[in-house]
Amino acid sequence: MDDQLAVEKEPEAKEPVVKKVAKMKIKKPAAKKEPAANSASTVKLAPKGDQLMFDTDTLTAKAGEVTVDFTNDSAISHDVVVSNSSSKVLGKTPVFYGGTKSFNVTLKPGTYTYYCSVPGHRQAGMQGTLTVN
Ligand SMILES: [Cu+2]
Repeated sequence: MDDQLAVEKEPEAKEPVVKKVAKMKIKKPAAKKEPAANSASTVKLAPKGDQLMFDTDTLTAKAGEVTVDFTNDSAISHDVVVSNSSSKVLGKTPVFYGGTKSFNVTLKPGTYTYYCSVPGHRQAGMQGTLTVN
């Protein structure tokens, strides 16, 4: 017999609350191909030493916003100008030396030209072709 029945009142069982755990979005590696309209690409340029040339005369970029990074660690001031097939200037850096200057241009697929606008430099070969896909 159990005359001292201590009835411990159990707390009312609450309905189980299922917490929704927000799944963290994990960035997938670059393998996923993004639509061109949302893609941003960066092209990098530098002079070829102290020559009146760029380190490359061809660049490619994806259509959309393109960042042009021009690093000029030579002793000669240069700039980078990007123009379209009608020679319309779409973007450029200032003429400078030492460090890196950048600009952004929004480009459709096509062929563009980049060059240095310091007198004589483009004529000496400081130009190239930027292909946008
Ligand atoms: Cu130049």
